[in-house]
Amino acid sequence: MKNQKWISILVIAVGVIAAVYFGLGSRNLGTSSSAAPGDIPSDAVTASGTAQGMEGPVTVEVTATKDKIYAIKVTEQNETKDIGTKAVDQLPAAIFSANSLEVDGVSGATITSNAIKEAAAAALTSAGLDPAAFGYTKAGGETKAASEGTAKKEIPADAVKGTGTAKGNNGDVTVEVTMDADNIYDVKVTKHQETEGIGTKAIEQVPPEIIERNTTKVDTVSGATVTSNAIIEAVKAAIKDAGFDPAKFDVAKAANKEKAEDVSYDTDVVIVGAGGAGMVAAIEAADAGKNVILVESQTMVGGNSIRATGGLNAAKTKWQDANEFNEGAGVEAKLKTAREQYADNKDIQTLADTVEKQWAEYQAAPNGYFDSPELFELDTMIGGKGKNDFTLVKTLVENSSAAIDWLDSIGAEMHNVGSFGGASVKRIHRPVNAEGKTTAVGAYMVPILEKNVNDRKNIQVLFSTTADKILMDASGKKAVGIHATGETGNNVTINAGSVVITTGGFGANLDMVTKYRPDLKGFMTTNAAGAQGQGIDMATAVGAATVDMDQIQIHPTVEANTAHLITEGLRGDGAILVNQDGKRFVDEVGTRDVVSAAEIAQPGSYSWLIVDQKMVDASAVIQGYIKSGYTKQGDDYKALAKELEIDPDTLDATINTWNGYVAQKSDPDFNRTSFASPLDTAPYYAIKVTAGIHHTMGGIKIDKNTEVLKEDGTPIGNLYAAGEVTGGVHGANRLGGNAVADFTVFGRIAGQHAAANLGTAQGSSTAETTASATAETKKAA
Ligand code: MEZ
Repeated sequence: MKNQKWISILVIAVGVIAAVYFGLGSRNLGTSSSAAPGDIPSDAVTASGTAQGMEGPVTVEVTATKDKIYAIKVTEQNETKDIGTKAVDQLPAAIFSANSLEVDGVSGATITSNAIKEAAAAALTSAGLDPAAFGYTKAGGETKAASEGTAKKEIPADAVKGTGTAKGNNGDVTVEVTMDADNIYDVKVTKHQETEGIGTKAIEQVPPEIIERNTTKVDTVSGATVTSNAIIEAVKAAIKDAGFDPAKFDVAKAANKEKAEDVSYDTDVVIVGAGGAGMVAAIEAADAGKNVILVESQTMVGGNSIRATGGLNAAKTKWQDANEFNEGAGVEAKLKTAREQYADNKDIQTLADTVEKQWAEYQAAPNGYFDSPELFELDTMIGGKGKNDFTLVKTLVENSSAAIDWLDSIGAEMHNVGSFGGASVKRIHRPVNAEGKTTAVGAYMVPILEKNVNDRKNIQVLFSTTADKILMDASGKKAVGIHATGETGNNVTINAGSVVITTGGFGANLDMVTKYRPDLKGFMTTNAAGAQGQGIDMATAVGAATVDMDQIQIHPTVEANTAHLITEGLRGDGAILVNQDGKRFVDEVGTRDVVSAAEIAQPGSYSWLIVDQKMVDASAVIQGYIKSGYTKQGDDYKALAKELEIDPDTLDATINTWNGYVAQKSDPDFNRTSFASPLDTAPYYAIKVTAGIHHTMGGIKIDKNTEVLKEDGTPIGNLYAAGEVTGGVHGANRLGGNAVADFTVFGRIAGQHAAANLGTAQGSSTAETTASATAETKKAA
């Protein structure tokens, strides 16, 4: 007994010491870069400095003389894993080898990068050395980090501070305001959990705007509206906290921006829209040696792609083989559907013949995970109700596995494979974080694509520049550039040998949506504000044909209060949907059109998506939903039912029945064929979801080379399009995971063909001229 007690004490003591020493096992102290001890001169001084990072103080220790850094390491930090910690890992080494603090920050981790530089500068100062000798200038010119506010006005001694908090996307946003009765001098966001690359754009841009214009009536950053509004509301609360009247500062004041001069550029390839397709196309065209200008109407890259949550569908990848195959019922159900419902569709029947043969061969000699390009094509065609352009489907599928490898090559790994609606087998490839939890694909991919764009010296991005016209040559047959309007209303002309349209769909343009689908009036949208369909108008104005414009997808799991997309991946991983009567009503992993229609038919046209703690533990995405306040929670099924105001016995029976179906791998109620695991680990969570506009399947007509086609089926010279702005590939209903596949596969093809166009006789004379005159692109106006 006595011994046991001592052993326990020892174990606890070792645990405590280890926890303190290793920072509870999760602290990442990044790289430590140092000269060999013998090379460090005796007059080198070692000192530490601290600066505010994203999640708290970042401390850096530097050993240096007046002109050389001999060692640098981060000794203390609590930055976000895989975001801020990238800067912790990479920046000390970069500073050490450049012997300078004037190094590029790590893309997607700007705040942490700035904090490391600032902490290193503070360390140098405290060592009695001059940080300026190492190229140090504070981020934003005068304050700590642009994202923490930029105190542009001189702050009088009697200015007072106030703090305020408001709800952002992922939790509270807290600000500190420095002001007096007439002026706001500084706004710092002191605490937040907003998404890097989305919410952080608002944190960078909104505070300086409030200070400069001395008003809380400022524009929100499009794509980051919730965070922008949270900052504005928090500033109002802080003004009140400081003892002043927020109404006095809530008045419209004209932005004092002078109209910039008209500007004209010459380049090889101009790409309109810096979402997923645009960035992928830019990277490919740049890697083919061309000069690229990427034009973006918003103040940030990412478009709708940054909101994508699920993943990327790809068939026959080595990552699928890491999974046990349990989806035979799904394959057979799909073959049955093909035979029974699409007997008159020749493409579908040919695919079904091939898949039937492949499936029989696999069953005779199972090897790896069962999937094939033809089964992916069959799923996509049946998902699209046979309305898809089969050539485009084949192009998507045949290039999908290579897309995964290409993404790997640029730093975007998607190796976790899961089940999604309409897919017979596990095919959606997803990123995971350092803890092995699946994360949102868009928030993961977009910063990596952005970094790749920024790393390529032959790509220039023009933000806040709205393209409105494709310029044609005198014959009217070939595109020779674009016209756009700059932020201040100035004309921006870009002459180019190839023009690529990647502006995304029109899911945020509710007038355009209801023009084609009056029945969708009043629906919420999951789309980013930039999804206005501009590219479609520009292309049709020069003769492009469109296809399937009335095919607009609604997604059944959109958070009922905020329109935030709740990924279909939750259902693939085991979640169920119940109505307000506590009953299931559909195969949750059916195609979106079917699940949405069934949900709309339920009382109140909404449902509750139910997950358990086991699912939460495996998914950073669900953890984000909890942090955002989307979930209700109960320690058992009945307790959850009470929270949802559902009859407890009914919900208890529904979930117990469902768990039984999972055990027997058969769902006699709705014929679901994908089961994952039972909902058996407390606590249980529910999110209220409803149907919202998600994807516009119709758009510009293209061929397999992404050339934009006219009504007569011939291409418009030099003009390409990729991603959601195009139509045809998804038919009447897109499968989850096919949008990211679409923008990656067709974005790559567009970039490659736009580049190759410049080297062929087919290229216009403009192409030849610009090709030789390109490098001289000017800096943005
Ligand atoms: O492709 C999509 O739209 C998708 C994967 C959405 C989701 O539910 O996550």
